Amino acid sequence: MRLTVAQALVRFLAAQEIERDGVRDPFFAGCFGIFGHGNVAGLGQALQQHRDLLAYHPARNEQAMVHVAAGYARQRNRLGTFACTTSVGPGATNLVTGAALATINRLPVLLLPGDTFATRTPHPVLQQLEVPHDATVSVNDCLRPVSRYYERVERAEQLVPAALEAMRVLTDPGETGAVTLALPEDVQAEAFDWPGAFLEPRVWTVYRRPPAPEALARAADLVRGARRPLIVAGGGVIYSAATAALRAFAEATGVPVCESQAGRGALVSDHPLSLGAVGATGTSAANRLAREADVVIGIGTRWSDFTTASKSAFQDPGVRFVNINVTSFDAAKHSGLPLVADARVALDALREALAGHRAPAGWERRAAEEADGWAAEVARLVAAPVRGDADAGALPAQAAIIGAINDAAGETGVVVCAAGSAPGDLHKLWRARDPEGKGYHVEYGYSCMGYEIPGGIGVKLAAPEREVFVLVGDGSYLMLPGELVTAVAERIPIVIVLVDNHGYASIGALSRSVGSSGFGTHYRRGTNGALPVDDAAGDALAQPADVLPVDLAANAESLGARVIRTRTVAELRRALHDARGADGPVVVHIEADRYAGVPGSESWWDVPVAEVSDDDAVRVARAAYERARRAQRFHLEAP
Ligand SMILES: Cc1ncc(C[n+]2csc(CCOP(=O)(O)OP(=O)(O)O)c2C)c(N)n1
Ligand SMILES: [Mg+2]
Repeated sequence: MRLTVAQALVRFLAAQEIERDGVRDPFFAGCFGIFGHGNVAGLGQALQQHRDLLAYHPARNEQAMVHVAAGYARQRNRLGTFACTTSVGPGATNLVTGAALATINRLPVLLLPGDTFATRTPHPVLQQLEVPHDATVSVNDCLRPVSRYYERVERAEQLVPAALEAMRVLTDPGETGAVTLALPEDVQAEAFDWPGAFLEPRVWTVYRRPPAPEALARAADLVRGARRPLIVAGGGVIYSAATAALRAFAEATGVPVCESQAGRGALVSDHPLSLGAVGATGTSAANRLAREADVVIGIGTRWSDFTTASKSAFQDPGVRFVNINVTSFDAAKHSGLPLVADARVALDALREALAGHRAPAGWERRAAEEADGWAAEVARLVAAPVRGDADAGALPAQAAIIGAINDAAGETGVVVCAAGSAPGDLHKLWRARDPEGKGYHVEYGYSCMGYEIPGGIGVKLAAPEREVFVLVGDGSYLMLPGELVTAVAERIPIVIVLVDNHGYASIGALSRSVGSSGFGTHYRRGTNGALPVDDAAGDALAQPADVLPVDLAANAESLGARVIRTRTVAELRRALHDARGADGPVVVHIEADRYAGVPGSESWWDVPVAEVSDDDAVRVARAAYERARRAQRFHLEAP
């Protein structure tokens, strides 16, 4: 059939399906895009011609549309995504941050940036990077390191192998991430006689890989010999739909479970074996047991520094790791015993291999006591509307805001967040209630300011039956508020809680912890955001003159969102209730106390402090840093 490259690509994308456990769905829910000269006549024309095959959604920022695709993919357990089309030049390079986020979080997104002419005839074209010594370079090469597969389609027939490779990578749970097919603007519009089979429906089946029998037997031996076994559940548990298998494993063996950011909610919070978050933003319950664990079963985790408290979380000198993961890259970490396998199959197989075995009763009891203690601590923290030492009229504390959202979300709502102080607070405080682990969506692989609103749109598109609560700080809001307009245009009813504390509270606290008194983290006039040192204790916000005359609620309103302004946690609770049933985005604005942080729980994060300084505060912080670093481990011992 004679079609242009762009027309063939659109038809190909619309014909791809994905299947797992006998359930089959279209892989692409549609295509987001922004047109320019690099795609308007190619993909633009093709999407218009085939709009009945693949839905097109205009976005407002290219980075944001990748976030929408990533949010969608995560909520769908990687069994679906969107394609994203851009022009050449700035439209294409705006994809880079979104691509990095998707690749780091192992989420499938298909990027289709336009590219300069394959013929080179009119070069240099508008927005073209000229590299005098290499005519094959274009700005799209920025996308290579952040893509799991990259191809520039310079001839029509090259699309056939490129499109198939793209699908292989997107649908492989161990390989997936951003896939980039750069499409020169002339090639997009060229016609070719396509083999019929290229355009016919094609099903990509995600098979569940079993662990190697020898590795399974060794893992079972190791767990049987453990006196203090612990599970660290990562995102892979949820993506594999293995939460029921995890629960069955924990109940059969008595092994307690703690969770990374991506794995948060893998086991519901009220389960007696659920210790919640582990690591730098972990609970005291999880961190205490992690410190003593002798066998740690990591399931679907990348072992990021937040999860391992920068390799200080596991202090037992003989600690050994078993890593269940779909990729050998992660399974090999911490010198672990690698079970390269699907999480659900591996958990079921390991449970059977351990039949009749149970962790020592004292350890299980300890876990239950710690879990209870932490639940009480959460209840205490979320119940205090203002900071402990603040007066009753003070601004609300973020913990209480999280408690209100948690209650509004119930069992089926989803909280979406990415950067600032909220991810750490959510990791600790959120009570996970959805048995499939789909109620907690904190993007913490890239922790990208600006992900929140577009990510929330993606979640809502993937799960229209769930209520979606986006928690976004003022700083993150300002990075990418524009996709509110997309939510308005597409009538996407998400609730956005905009927590305004007039600056970067999280980095302010981090700055103070390294001796730098919050330098550059306030939005203030005249001081370049630097705080006078004597303000660092915390009352700077008491002077309204210091706050910039910026009204983010009015900003959201001007973009077409419904806005509810709240002052207290009680008003916030009412607003979350009133926001229900809207036919577009609702922004609930609340000012918060930037100094009312959730206390740390016996953990650490490696952020290097200046080794020499004139400043006493820095020298004190450096001494503390050197002490803390002594707890870091290499984890070199193989099981
Ligand atoms: C794109 C991007 N730039 C910078 C950072 C580093 N960073 C992490 S949190 C943060 C401040 C976030 O401010 P806000 O959204 O207001 O949240 P708050 O810290 O006040 O809770 C910054 C600058 C980041 N994560 N992402
Ligand atoms: Mg802020």
